[in-house]
Amino acid sequence: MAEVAAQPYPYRFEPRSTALLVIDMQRDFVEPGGFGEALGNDVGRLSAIVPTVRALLDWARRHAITVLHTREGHRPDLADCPPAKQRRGDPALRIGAKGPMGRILVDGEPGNDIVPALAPLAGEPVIVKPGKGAFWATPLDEMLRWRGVTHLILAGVTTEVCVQTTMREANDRGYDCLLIEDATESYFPEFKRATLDMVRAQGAIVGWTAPFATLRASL
Ligand code: TIU
Repeated sequence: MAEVAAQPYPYRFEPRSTALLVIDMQRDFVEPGGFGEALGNDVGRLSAIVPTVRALLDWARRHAITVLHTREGHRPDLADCPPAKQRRGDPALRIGAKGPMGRILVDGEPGNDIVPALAPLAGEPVIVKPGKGAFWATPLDEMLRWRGVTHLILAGVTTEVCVQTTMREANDRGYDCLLIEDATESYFPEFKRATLDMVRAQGAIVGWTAPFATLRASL
């Protein structure tokens, strides 16, 4: 049993029943010309965590921890995109519109690819999800249960949107979740801070947080 000096109190996990879930480290959010920028955000903050997420991936692979990735992406016909989601924002830059990296937030387009430095290895499942949470309308829960996973280590973007939504979905499904503080980022630093504070408040009401170096020291 490994023990991480996490907040608000130590997080314990067995590597064989733990998965690393890397959320939405796709060009759509991290590079100019994708969905993140279409929403009016400065995407520069997000690329800064790529080296830490890479180190976290390498660590998990070295310790034979199950690794899964997600992408937020819709079918080319947008049949899985709720009209309410598609209507949001500038009409010229909506989901499905043509951007410099292909159609925005559409599965199979260059912008929907995970950034090259974090490319999934063969055998690492990639969940393509139509929502912010990775459990809604995906087979993620079944895939974790088939693998005997009870503990989730979370990383990716953005902290208060897809990462927090997924962490809350996982927590309600009975997973013990650890969010890696320097392997997640937001376009809004104050939202990241608030998310870290709120998930670990009230005795880890949603889960635990720790920096990557603290996790690495546990194994
Ligand atoms: N806009 C924003 O902060 N995030 C998203 O739309 N998706 C994810 O967080 N992946």
